[in-house]
Amino acid sequence: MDESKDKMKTIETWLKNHDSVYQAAIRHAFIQSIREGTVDFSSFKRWLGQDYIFVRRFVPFVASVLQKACKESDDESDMEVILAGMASLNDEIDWFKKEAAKWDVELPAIAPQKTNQHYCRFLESLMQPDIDYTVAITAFWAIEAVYQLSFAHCLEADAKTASEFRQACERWGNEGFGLYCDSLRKIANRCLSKASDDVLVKTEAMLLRVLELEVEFWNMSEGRIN
Ligand code: HMH
Repeated sequence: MDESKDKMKTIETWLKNHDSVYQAAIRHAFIQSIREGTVDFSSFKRWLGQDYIFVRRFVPFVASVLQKACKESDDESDMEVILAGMASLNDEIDWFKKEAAKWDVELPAIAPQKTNQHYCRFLESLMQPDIDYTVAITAFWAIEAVYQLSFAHCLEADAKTASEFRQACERWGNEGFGLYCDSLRKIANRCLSKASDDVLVKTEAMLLRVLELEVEFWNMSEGRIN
């Protein structure tokens, strides 16, 4: 394989090298319990309320990625992929409100837990103007991909996911969302193939932090940490 092709696979190489935290994020006990049909309702409701807050704070982060794409990207189709992501977040917010009503979760009354606050603060740090587009778009891909891979796992043929959780799983586990995540990964790999060593180091560190924060978010949802 020539070097240019090899460099288009930076993300795949990193995931292989950090497989244990990657697996911890995409095959977490919370997700396994949805897949096994043993998840408890209080955990699901906690996840629902906290993720609604997370998603609302994720929107300005995605807006900052969009802005960076418009200024820094050498491929104008990046903007369309990110814009489609924003449209899907618009639907997500709507879905959270309807889902919360079904579970008697009162969204306006919920305060972000400590773990969620940490994650949201990290998102804010990635919105700063000195953060490279490569770092930001790779973070965007990683955050979306963890949910896509986690929830798609709950929809596999041998999954025992209960009917009341299927809608949530389909939201992130559907094929279209998978293709959208693939598009984000390709953009990130393209940026990484042209990045300086300094940006590569920063992006890899950010990716590890996202994976850790995703694991902590699942831990919080299960009620193991605040
Ligand atoms: C914590 N990570 C978390 N929440 C989400 N909704 C996503 C990723 C994907 O959008």
